[in-house]
Amino acid sequence: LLQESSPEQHFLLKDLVSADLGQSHLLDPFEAIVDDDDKFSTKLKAMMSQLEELDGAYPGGLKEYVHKAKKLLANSKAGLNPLAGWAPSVPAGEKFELGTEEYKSTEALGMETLGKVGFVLVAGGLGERLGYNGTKIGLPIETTTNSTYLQYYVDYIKAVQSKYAKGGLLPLCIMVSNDTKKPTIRLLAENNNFGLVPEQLFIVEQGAGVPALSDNNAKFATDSDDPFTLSTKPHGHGDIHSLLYKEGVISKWNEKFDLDYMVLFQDTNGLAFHTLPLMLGVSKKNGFVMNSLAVPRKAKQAVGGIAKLTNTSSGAVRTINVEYNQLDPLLRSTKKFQKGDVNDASGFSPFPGNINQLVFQMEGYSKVLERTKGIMPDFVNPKYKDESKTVFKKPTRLECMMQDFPTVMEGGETAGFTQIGPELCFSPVKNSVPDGVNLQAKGTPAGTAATGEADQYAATRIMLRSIGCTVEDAEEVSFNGIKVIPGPSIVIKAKVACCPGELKSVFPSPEKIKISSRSTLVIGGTGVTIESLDLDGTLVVNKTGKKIANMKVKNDGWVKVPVKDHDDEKIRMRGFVIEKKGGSYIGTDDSDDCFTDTDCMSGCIIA
Ligand code: GDU
Repeated sequence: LLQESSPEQHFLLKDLVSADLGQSHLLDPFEAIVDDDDKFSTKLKAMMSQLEELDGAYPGGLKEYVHKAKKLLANSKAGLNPLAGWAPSVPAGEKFELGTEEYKSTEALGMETLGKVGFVLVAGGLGERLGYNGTKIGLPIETTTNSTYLQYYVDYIKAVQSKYAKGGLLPLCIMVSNDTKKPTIRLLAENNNFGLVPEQLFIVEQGAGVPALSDNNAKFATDSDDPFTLSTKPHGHGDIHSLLYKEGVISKWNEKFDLDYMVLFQDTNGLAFHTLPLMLGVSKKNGFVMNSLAVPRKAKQAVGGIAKLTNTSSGAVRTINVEYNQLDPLLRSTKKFQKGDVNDASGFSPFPGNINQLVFQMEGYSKVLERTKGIMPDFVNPKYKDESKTVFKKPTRLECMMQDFPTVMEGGETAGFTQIGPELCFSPVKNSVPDGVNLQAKGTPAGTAATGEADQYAATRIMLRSIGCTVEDAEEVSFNGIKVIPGPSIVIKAKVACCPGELKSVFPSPEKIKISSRSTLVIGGTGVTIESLDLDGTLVVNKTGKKIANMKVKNDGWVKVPVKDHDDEKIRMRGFVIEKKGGSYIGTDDSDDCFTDTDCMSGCIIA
């Protein structure tokens, strides 16, 4: 066997098949092809180079991976609390309500540094729960304008850059994995990087991932249809920190851009940025190196709980996310929270829900990164077949999480959180329709395509009401069993207004704005002002600088029609299509005014 390999591969394989690492089963399938020299040689070379790649991708190599995995799997089987020695308590942090003076002043403080933010999108996840095979950032964020998630994020970055960065560029780094690299690069190429220039776009790759593990002895699993190929999985979003370090992204950013903060955000949260200035204001006021966006958390909801942990021997204190699968055992191990992960009298868990939107102060973050190389602790979360905890439902793997950054922070480097209602900042698209139906039945947010889209519109309605506009709500409807308030559908592009604090300049007399429950309003033209409007139907305003006053619009509007089966998976997963029955359109960025009724449909382009 070993004649086929380089000396490095030779030693790696020798190590792996040893009794200590226990991977000799990987060679079993070769017995069946021992007489076929060509096949034997090709398959062996392929496996060797895969092992070598995996060895290089994991800090400390595969030996370290197996040792850690065996230990963590044994702890998990024994039901040991991974946070033993740390006592949880409810953390202090800043909690806000939209429209209050405190909100406005903190947001205004944050807006002062909005032009000095770098953006990091973690988009290496498989989307297993959603059951979608393409890249999630290529899904529509809403189907009124059909913008994709990536387009939306980039539009926001470009808007903030042109309004606040004083001619400077704001960088975007996207973390991809083996699974998402190709489609992400294709999406960017097909859309000319959505207008970003190459100097501001950075792609880092999680690489080969880590071997999937089929049992408590950390036995590497192979692909079900190919026993010569190891089955691998992404190592978790925590890889972002070591990649930002290893690929030199942070040092380049410090050198080439004028940045005070950096925001890490996930692939499908359509409300990701409404509260960014608010978070920046909180970080600034408190001198936080790390600031997590949080929402009131329903017990057992699949979002981690932010807790204050005090080390019972050293007295060290950390404000940190405790992941949803670890929170219940941690709480049960204490006297005070012995009922585990349950709601308190407020109807919510006492621990704020981490939604993994993280703001880091650049200087503090860079220091921690230099010291630690950004390596996060690993954890394992096997799903067992039964109580004996000896057989897994499917192979598991070691993972790490980006929100574990406080584990490598030291005294004086503080972490905190900013809490606001989820209606303004959190509605991810993670779940398939059947799972979403079950979650809604339990009173938990569905996290499906239909709710993600509905929540987009809802957030904008809430922001408009907060400044004094009159906006009705539609009646609840159900698409494939997922209950949503479908409208009115309001989309205000980031270049028009990128946070609640900017809305007043678009609607200077909000008391003169009325939008009916069946309406659709799209504002895509920079510098549009709407002085007074009575809308009952659809209005699209894409004309740059357009000033609207005394406008009354009534037409048949755009209607969401339920669909059961559809060829397009993106439509199937949301369960409706938008039928454009009638609408009024005011120009595009490069055409003249056009304001007529439904006849205008074919002549007007919606940007
Ligand atoms: N991701 C990667 N690489 C990976 C795994 C995930 O880039 O190896 C990315 C995903 O693409 C996504 C983000 O990381 O953008 C989060 O992944 P998941 O959506 O699978 O995360 P979970 O739902 O398991 O949980 C995370 C946090 C929770 C909570 C929750 C809220 O760990 O505490 O904040 O998101 O959405």
